[in-house]
Amino acid sequence: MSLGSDSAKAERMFRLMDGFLKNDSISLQQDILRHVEYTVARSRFNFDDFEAYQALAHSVRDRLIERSHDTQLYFKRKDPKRVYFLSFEYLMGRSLSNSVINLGIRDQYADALSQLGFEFEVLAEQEGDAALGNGGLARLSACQMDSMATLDYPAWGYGLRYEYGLFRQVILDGFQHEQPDFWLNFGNPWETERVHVTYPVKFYGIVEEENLNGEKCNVWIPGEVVEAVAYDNPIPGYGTRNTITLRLWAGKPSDQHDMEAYNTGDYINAVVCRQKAENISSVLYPDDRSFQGKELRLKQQYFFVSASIQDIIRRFKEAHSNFDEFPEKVALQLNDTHPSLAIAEVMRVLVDKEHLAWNKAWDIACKIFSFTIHAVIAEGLEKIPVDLLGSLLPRHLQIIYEINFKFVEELKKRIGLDYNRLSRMSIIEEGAVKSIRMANLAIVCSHTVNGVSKVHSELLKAKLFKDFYELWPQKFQCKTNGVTQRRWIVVSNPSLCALISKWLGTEAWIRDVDLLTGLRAYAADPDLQQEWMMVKKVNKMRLAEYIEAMSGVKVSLDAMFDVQTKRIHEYKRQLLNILGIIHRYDCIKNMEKSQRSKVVPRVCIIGGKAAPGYEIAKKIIKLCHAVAEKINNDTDVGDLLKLVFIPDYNVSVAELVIPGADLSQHISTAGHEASGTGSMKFLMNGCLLLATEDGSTVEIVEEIGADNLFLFGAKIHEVPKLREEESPKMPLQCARVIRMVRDGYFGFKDYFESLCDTVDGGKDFYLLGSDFESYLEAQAAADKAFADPNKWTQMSILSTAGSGRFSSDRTIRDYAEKTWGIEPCRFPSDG
Ligand code: T68
Repeated sequence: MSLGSDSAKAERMFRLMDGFLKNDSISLQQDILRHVEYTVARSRFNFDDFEAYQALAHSVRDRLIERSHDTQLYFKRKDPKRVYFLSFEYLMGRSLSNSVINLGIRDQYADALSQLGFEFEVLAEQEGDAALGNGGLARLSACQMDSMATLDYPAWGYGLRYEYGLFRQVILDGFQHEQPDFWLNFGNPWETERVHVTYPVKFYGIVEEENLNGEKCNVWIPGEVVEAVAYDNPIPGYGTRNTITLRLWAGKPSDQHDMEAYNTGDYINAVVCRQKAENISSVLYPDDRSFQGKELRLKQQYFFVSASIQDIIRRFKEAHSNFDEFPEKVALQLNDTHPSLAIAEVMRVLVDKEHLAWNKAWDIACKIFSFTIHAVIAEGLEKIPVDLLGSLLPRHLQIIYEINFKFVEELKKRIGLDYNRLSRMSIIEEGAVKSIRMANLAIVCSHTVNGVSKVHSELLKAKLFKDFYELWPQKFQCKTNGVTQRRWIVVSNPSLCALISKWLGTEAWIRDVDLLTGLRAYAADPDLQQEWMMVKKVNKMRLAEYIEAMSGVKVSLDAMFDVQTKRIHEYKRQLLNILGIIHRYDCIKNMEKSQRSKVVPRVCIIGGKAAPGYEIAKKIIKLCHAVAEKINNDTDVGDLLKLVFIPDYNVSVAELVIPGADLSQHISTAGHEASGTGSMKFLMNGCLLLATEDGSTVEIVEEIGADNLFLFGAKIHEVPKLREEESPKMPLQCARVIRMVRDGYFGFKDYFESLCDTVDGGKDFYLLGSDFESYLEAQAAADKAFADPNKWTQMSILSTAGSGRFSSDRTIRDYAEKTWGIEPCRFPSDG
């Protein structure tokens, strides 16, 4: 119902609910208690911290809903071009602190809660993480949603509401075990189920040719129907009333389907089928790199794409009847290849349902899609076996063949009969398993293909998509990733946030992050340095308490906290880090006692999950624990060296770890990390980087200068040559530490054999041996710098000061202006 449609009714509505929710302390207390009593259904005289958190979350959600309604009504009125961000994964983490900070009512809530006898921080700890994603790609989507809301862009996020998010990592005897993350166990106070926003999604069946008004057309007669139901999650902007929506789809049984079953009298089967429908969105695939060609994964992809496209077209049709206007009103962003079935789906809807001519439909599709790729190597690109696609989505397979046919015909005209090139560029890969190359499909249809850092974008042009770049150079662009300073400074590091605002004399940097460069002027100021050190100390204290609680290891606050937290991968080289730690340990052991006072004490912190089927990554985790066991119990070494593994690394753990880090490692073999975004979060928090010249690090160097971080290792262009060398370089120190592992110095001799083979087994694909000496040199340089606290602090301030370029605000503005063609649409704050 629209309020303007019936003025008497509208007036009555206003009288009944006069004005908006109020944010003074008494109103907030009343709201919280009301939710304790009526939503959580506990007595207001007797409720615990978790129940208080739930009531608090509901009261915040009320405010979010209010703003979200305003925003949507305003968008509807203005009808701007909207961007629809299609991502298969989002790592949102916790919502409470972020929401109240973005709403600008954090202090009011803290005050209201203290009046009720609760502490805001304690309640915030009650919230579990929403972990509907694997790693960098998924957290990037979350950061970008925050920026889209803050910058007032008319945007929607679409994704899947997995019932089981990324597995929980449990460490037993140093081995990783996976446990399901049933994050909805205690309910999710942030989402709203939209029972009326549902769409049928169809699978299987056959395609028949029919005659429609004298024209032949293809009709898909599906064999299974599942209903997609929308769950809306509000995303509030900071410093604006705009609150956009992340709409996640869940599977539910379709009435259509049940009817058939009941008609045949198969009641039991009907109930079992209901269960099957819910399975579609039940679990997130825990692999952050490889494709597996599994039917459920493909079903998930189509389910997500089909529901989203139906929703987008419904919204468009509410205000428009002519599809010529579609590209003026709609931009569709494909976050990696995972949602690229959307291309075939849009074509199917336009041609089969809206009865547009193929060429017209294709013209429209080519104007609305843009594509961002997060992979570096060809093996990481998604391929779907033709047989699988043909059985699950027969009409889509036909459409993809048609797209490919027309594309290859066009290509022949442009490049002639160069069959090698034609076959490389074809959307269909012929081979043992005939497959659809999803990246090729996405490139052919998208008007823009973005890389996620400068070097990544260049690699795409020179290697991965060279043929396409030569054909369509204008399509290829770069949008260097960024992270949101709201989450990564304001929420996670409140003391640093206050300090920055004090010295800049403004909080404006929270929306206008370039202002951080203003800190450069004070980097050498002893007063700022003193305060800066204090902030770091307090954050280290918090982290030290967490480490002790998690691992029982007591660490010294005087030591350098050296952190490497990210997914465990051979190319990210956690193994290089561990071998370096063994080397450090070995040096301390072999040192004259009198020399030990010169050693800069270190606490080495490693954290991250290994994909469940990734054996070598799991061995790296075990090695880390085995080495830690030895070092941490060696009284000879004491506080000079500690090694701790932080289990179950996720967004909320990151919020604790990153502000407490002195040094962080981003040490992928050059040419393997598309961008890397962890480094940006550490940088914002004044943590110094020890890094290879890979991904976005190259741009970080441009921004803060090579003097303010510790670079090492082979450069991207050197890597192929080093790999070709007959006998890979293996410096003595590296050979020695590997020998220690092989000889069982840390136990589990046989188990670690295959892990050691990856380095000294004749291949050393990730060049640990080759980079080892230069890695040790960079580590020595870090030690030296840390021994001079003022120098170190100055570098730290300059790191934060230079981090503005790595805000997702910059990335999103770039996308909006150069790729999506959308403009801000800000709800007027005076109503
Ligand atoms: C990461 N990719 C890149 N992929 O590795 C990282 N893949 O360099 C970059 O900074 C980040 O994306 C953001 O651009 C991923 O995280 C996945 O998680 C993934 C998940 C499923 C399938 C394939």
